[in-house]
Amino acid sequence: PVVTRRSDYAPPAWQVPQVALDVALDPLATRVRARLEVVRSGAHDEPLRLDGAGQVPLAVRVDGIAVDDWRIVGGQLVLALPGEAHVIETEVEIAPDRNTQLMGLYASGGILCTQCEAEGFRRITWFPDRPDVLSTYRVRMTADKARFPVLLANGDPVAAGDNADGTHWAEWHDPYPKPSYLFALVAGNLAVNRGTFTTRSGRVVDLGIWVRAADLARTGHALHALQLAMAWDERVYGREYDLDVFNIVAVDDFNFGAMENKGLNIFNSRYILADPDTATDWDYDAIAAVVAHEYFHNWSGNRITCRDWFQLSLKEGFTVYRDQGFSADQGSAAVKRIEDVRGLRAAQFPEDAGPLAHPVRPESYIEIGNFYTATIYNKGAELIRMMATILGPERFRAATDLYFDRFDGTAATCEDFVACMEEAGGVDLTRFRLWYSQAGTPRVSATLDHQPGSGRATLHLAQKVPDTPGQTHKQPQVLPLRLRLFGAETGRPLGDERLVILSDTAASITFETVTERPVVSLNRGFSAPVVIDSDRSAADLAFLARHDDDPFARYEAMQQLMLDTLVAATVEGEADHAAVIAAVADTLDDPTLDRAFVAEAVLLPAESFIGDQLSTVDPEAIFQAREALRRDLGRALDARWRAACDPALRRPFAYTPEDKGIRRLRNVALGYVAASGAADAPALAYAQFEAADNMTDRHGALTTLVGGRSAQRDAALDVFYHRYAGNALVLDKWFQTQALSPLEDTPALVAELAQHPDFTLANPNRARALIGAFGANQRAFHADGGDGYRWLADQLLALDALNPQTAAKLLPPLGRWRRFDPVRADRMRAELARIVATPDISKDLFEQASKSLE
Ligand code: B3K
Ligand code: ZN
Repeated sequence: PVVTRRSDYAPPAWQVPQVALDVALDPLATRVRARLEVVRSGAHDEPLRLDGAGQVPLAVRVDGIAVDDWRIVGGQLVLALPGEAHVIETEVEIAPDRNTQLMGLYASGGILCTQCEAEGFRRITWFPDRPDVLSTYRVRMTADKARFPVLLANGDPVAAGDNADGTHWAEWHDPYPKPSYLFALVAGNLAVNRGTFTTRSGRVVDLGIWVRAADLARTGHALHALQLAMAWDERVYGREYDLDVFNIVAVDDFNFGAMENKGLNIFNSRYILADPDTATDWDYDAIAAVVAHEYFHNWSGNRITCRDWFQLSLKEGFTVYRDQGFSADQGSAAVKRIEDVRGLRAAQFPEDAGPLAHPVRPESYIEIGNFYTATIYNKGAELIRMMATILGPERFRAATDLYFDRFDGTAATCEDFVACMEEAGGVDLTRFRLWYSQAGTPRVSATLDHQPGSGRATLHLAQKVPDTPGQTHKQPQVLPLRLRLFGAETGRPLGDERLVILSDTAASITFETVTERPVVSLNRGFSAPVVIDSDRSAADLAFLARHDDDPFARYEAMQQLMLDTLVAATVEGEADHAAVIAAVADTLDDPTLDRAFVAEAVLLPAESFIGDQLSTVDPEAIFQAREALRRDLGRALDARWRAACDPALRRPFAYTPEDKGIRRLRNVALGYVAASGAADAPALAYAQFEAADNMTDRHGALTTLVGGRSAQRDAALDVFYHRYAGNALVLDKWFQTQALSPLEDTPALVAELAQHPDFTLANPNRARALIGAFGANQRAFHADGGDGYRWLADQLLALDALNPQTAAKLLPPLGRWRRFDPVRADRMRAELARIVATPDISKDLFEQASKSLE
């Protein structure tokens, strides 16, 4: 397979300032006529090279004259051109109905739609399909009016009309030059929820959320989130919307969450549709976050795009940082930070520690689709956050203003962004740039030295960046660490919070006015995305869990206490649970804490995160250790859990931060009641399942029931299935909840569910709900015998034949073999080897599997 390298970047030989597309839409035979105005860029005699995939050119014209002296070389149409500027016309025929990859133009539930990022436009027409070729697009669509009454494309509508043969047409024009990956069109029988937004300079923008008529009632939350996001970006980043219309279309078959096409976002319907009966609070929050994320791309991604795909984090890391800020401002910033760090540890840390580790700005790829990773997105967002911390809010805003101003209308690089941070921030980020080039999660060790009576304490810090595939002997990175000391006797802070920038291998920091034994609160707010090894005792952690004034650090102290206990229990077979129980009781009893925070703080670390702390993962021992602690917590604090899930606390559904917190704690509490082994737990859960007026409580009860054995479990699964039979998004939850069950028979149940009439590999949400959830279920996936590995590999191979991108995304659980005992490791490798040896697999799956074997 061909490897693309960052060091090989060369600017495009030809630019395409104008594109006109004429698309005659038909599910089985769509005609695409493209007219490109091409201009030679610089002095050279290179031919024009156009990318194409899966279509043959039916006609090629240069300046109006048909030519046949073109060649196809390495998938590109190569055409020698004599002059400086020409008009190139091509014609192709494509079949959206047969497009199972969901890249390019495809059909989803009778709607024709496009997905072009990263390299889908070449499946629609011949074009220099790279992000540094910016063009203005004029698009004319023709389609059967009865089947496709709505025709949408990027930019503003220009004209529309009917033809005599039952077809109709529409023309759209996007005045903003854009790369081909931001092109979009949609044709379908769609209903719209319309709204408006008036920008701060008085432009009235028409907003539309387009869905199937039956889904219209579930679009209000997304529309409202869009309006909030538009106002937020004006207020916080000074960014205003720039077209007269902004449309969002929801489709059921989509390879990822959503896509930021200029003026025409296309969404996976799971990130648009919500009502209390079908969407959980998690869904509501995710919808608002993704709507905001795609909207924010209008500036961080569209107005300023990426020069090449190695710069992907330029738009993705920054835009994730922006959407995190938006979500933090909608409710509890502390809870949002906890959720984001939990996600980083669940997805990015393992990636950074495994065979697919790569820098935030990668050096090479086989298939760019494999690089839409937690590292590019979430670690990339942490890099922006660290720069914001180093600069402080005012200078960070000045730096983003400079960036937006200087690079508007261009295709930029990560380096351009950092240079703006330096210039407007007045700081030197030379060494900070290592974060972009070195993979791996830095480890920091911290020891606090205090001589009683001296009034002084010294914190010794040391860092190490671990080796990752292809990278050894790394340099120390720049780590902004927020820290503060607290007095162990009084519980009071000893001095202010300090921002320490650790940029060497080791450093010592001295604190004065230390009048009593100090306890250090480290990496507050998770100011650097690192692993901390500290010598803090269980008593110190319990102390911080009670007294720290940084909510994240408070949560973190509790997590560390739980983690230390669980690691000890896993290794030694048992551990003293008293300290954890006392800390959880204190947290539950603290009336000053909001319930959402309490719910997060009392949750035990995930099984996979416990595994990440061990040299060899023992899935069964981890599960048993965690269950034992859950049982003891459940028993010891029974009255408190029952109070938190008391039916008397229920009130009519409202999507407010306070009510969300109450529901979150209720469902965590219900889980603990069940974990205690109380005989009435299934009845309690079933009662909640039946009485719930919202999906959060219904699904929370279902999850608890599915985690145990009872008559109520089977009844609830049955009722749930029939109640939501027509709703694909809720059926996904039905599959997913079972695939995540901790019970022993989950592997067999999952294999059975793959045969269920409602299971299909053709829909990515459904495939992820079963296969993705199973891969994330540590106990079930790694159950003795290796059946889970074989089943996953079989599913991946079957899915790869339809949809390589989605198949490749589900492979990483198999790649973690180095973390397991030799028996498991050999079995996992055997499955990877079987995948690599299968003829005709996609380069997507090949890259993931072959790199995982190395
Ligand atoms: N930019 C798209 C992701 C495209 C993924 C292509 N494999 C959505 C987003 O990050 O906003
Ligand atoms: Zn994005």
